[in-house]
Amino acid sequence: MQPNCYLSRDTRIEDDIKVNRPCGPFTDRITFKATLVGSSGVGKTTLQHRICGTPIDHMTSSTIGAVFYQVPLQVDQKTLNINLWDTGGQEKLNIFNLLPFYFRGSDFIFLVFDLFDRQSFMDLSKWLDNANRAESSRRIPPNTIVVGNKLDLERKKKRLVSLDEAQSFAFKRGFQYIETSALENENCELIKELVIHHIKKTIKKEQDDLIIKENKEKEKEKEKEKGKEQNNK
Ligand SMILES: Nc1nc2c(ncn2[C@@H]2O[C@H](COP(=O)(O)OP(=O)(O)O)[C@@H](O)[C@H]2O)c(=O)[nH]1
Ligand SMILES: [Mg+2]
Repeated sequence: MQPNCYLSRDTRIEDDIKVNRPCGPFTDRITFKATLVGSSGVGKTTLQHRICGTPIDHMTSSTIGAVFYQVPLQVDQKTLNINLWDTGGQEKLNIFNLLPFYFRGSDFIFLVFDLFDRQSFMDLSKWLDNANRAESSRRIPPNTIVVGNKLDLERKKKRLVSLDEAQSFAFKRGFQYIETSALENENCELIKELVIHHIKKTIKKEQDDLIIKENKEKEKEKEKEKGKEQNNK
């Protein structure tokens, strides 16, 4: 599978209007945007390939530029597309001018850290600050999932971020938390399941809200009619 889009380090933020920037209600949407962020080396690119089902040995992790792959997801007989963005190694060179580009319009943010690299866990707050700064006025905040990666290494050495600590970071902020091994393809499918679950839940809520709104309007109409009838008496 070829990446759908390629951006150089010189890409200007204005260019992001060229890319589908979905936002707003989920009900009628077929395209969603998801972004993988985290410190260099935590496994974002490997995870992206796992989620997309692209071969790991085709990775271009040293390439500087943003890449998204389109992941088709089956949700209630409908095929939805998730545009899954990876920072393409820019964080390695401290090139952060494109960060707002990734975050803006993201329906999902995957905050990835390495369970065996404490600094990558400490860095999560920094990534989060960047995400909040990029879209502080957003009506629907993105669904954020914290991903502790490289779980397979637990068989060889002691992890440096405990499950409790990572869960507490995530849950305190209303995020979900999962642990994966991108290398051994463990729990990577779960990421897709969480995305599908969130889409379904959001659509259900939008539809429920719509019914409540319609019922309120009907009530108002009824009240108006009643008022008119009483005036005519
Ligand atoms: N042991 C282990 N290594 C991983 C895992 N995920 C990625 N790696 C390795 O970590 C290094 C950095 O991975 P990469 O996906 O390029 O990280 P990125 O800089 O965050 O995109 C590579 O050598 C990967 O093979 C994992 O789950 N377990
Ligand atoms: Mg990478």
